[in-house]
Amino acid sequence: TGDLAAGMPFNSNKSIEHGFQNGLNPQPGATVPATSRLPTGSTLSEENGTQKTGSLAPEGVNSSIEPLDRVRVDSSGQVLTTNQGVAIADNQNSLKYGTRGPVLLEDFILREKLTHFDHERIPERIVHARGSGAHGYFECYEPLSQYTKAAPFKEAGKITPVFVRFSTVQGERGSKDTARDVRGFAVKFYTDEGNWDLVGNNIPVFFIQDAIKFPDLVHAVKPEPHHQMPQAASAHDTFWDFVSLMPESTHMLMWVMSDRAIPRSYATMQGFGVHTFRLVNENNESVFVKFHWTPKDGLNSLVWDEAVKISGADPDYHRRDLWERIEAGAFPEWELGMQIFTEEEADKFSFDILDATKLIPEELVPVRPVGRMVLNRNPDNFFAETEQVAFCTAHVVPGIDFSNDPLLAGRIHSYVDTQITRLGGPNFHEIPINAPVAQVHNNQRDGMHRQAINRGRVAYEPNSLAGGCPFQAGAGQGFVTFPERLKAKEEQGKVRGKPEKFADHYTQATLFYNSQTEPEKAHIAAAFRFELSKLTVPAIRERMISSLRNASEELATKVARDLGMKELPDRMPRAIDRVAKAEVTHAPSLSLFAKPGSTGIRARKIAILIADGSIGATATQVHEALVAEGAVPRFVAPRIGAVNTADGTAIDADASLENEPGFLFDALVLADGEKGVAALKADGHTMEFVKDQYRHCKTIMAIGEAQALFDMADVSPSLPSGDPDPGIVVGAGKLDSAIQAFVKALQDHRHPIRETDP
Ligand code: HDE
Repeated sequence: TGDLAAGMPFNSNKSIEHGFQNGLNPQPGATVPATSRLPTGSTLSEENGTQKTGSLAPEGVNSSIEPLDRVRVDSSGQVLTTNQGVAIADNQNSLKYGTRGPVLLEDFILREKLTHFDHERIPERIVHARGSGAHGYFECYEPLSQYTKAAPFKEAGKITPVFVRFSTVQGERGSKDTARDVRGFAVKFYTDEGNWDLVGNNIPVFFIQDAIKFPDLVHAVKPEPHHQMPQAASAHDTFWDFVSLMPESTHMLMWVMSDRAIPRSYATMQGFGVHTFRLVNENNESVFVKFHWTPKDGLNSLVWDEAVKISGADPDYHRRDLWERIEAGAFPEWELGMQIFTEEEADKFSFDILDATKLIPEELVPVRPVGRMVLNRNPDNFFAETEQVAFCTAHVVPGIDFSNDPLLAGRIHSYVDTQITRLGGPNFHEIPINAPVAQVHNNQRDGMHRQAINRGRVAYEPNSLAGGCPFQAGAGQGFVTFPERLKAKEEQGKVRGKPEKFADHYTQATLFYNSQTEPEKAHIAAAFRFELSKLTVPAIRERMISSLRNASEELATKVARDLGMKELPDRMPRAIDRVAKAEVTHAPSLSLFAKPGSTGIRARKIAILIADGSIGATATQVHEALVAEGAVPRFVAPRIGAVNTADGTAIDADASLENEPGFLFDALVLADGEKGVAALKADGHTMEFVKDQYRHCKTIMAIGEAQALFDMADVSPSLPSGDPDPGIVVGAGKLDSAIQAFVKALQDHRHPIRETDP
């Protein structure tokens, strides 16, 4: 930000600390107007830089930008310096005694550079190490004052800035994005009354009921300790050993073996707060709440074969997708929904709302839409923002409170604790990405890497020397815990144990499986088959099947058969014989197909296969039509560069059959033209491309003579029944109507009717 440095004795980044703004420590000649403090080249405009949090900001404005601006660095036009600001004359050679002589210890420039480099890495997160984040905002639909006084829900149209980090759980920081795994969905709301972190997952239930089991779960699923294998995968003995001995995980296993665990994109998965939370209003009345994020672009997942291949060709698949959507302006968006219910209602449910292995079917308590979240800005720096962001379930604001879920209680402790190691001390709240936009005033002092320069001699409360400041806010403004009382019949004194309803481990596992469509059920069975087939200890496999029999005889039988088991093992004894009758036995809302979204084919990646000799005009027409729909078509050819089209249309292929294989795309268009088709045929990659697209049930359009490629790839344009395949469009004759049919077919994302197993 050197533009301000001219004529000033020091770094203009520090103008606030040096007192320019508040006049406490005026410097000679320091008359910089506040409005010119924006660095050149900053993404800030003067207008949005002055927006205050909580105002009714126009779309796209993020008021968390301004406080971060102090630490933004723009080196354009600047000379290289040391960390002490000393200009460096030579960055190529270390200091030696003669060019062939020894390097000298006094080379402080070399030593500073290497020392900093040696410490560039920080510990990765013990879970959720692999992740990607983005900035955005939350917009409230209507005031929710009846239920909560929480700042983001105060007015219709109120904007609260957010930072969101999505993640896998098991893998290390550099592992692949498309592992079969739960996805983290962590949202930091920079509200004007302090930070609120909603640290959720893309699955609404969890493996365990009590935080005391979390280290065991994580040790079981992480690579096995003796040889550190497998990476980012649950298909190994220790994971299944543990979960087969923990029947409370059965419901979660159903979700994790479903296509939920291999999302197509972060933008096409749901998010859930998982635990029951409390909302508290101005009158200190409280209701319970479950949080749901529903993607505007619909719920789309990968198929397993595709996920496996993508992990080789593009381990950054989800990270890239999130980044590119935002850069392209196809901003990922979710609607926030709340399931709101009272304590009296909760008491009557057949399950316990404190049990994180249970969900509340939408068919029992509907989800009420309360606002939307849009992610519209990529981070400037991955480490500074995405890596250093510190989420914490303990970060709540007045109006949001906890339930007694024992898993949540453990989390309230664990997140702060882990940041102290990961981010090197207790001052991680001062790191710009973590700093609230609300002001921070307290008597906490010192510690590693302290940034704040607290003034004065008072660091205690009560005090008279500082006029009593900072003084406690009182119940009107401050956070007050909801004064929940246990009912008389629940008074048991101190006890290690669980409420009785926690012992029903299977009812909702059955509900989930039975509520899936046939293709989803088939994928769940295939996932169990795959994972259990990887085990080296047959007894674990059998134990798992014996437990699965309690959830679904159909599923257990199918998986056992597919694993070559001659007979089914006995059912695992249940923790309790009689369970409360479930209110809902079929919940269509649990299917991936239940939330199709509303946006057509926005951000879908489509390959247009083309080669020298193809007809360029029709291919270009399709390209333009797809761009107009908000999709992302790319010309893919045997090699990158200009394509020598038959009709002379200028086309530049920016991807090749080799560097962007078929499974990276949502759909395929095959360009017309006899010579082009022959050239594509001559490249062995084409067959793989078409076959993968076909086997992964994607939408394929062949223009004119390109139909010949179907035969070559042994792909039939109609279903075995003779009916037309809903995902295959043949563009003969009028191309306009073929394009329309293609776009319509693509809205379904996939055509499972075509699928066979294997
Ligand atoms: Fe976490 N979890 N967790 N977790 N979790 C962490 O915090 C923990 C749980 C979740 O993008 C850690 O900063 C315990 C449920 C997300 O930075 C750690 C228990 C849910 C993220 C931790 C759970 C989550 C984490 C590791 C059981 C869904 C990534 C690094 C009591 C509702 C946040 C860190 C990000 C991260 C502890 C269970 C979600 C160790 C003890 C249930 C999305 O503190």
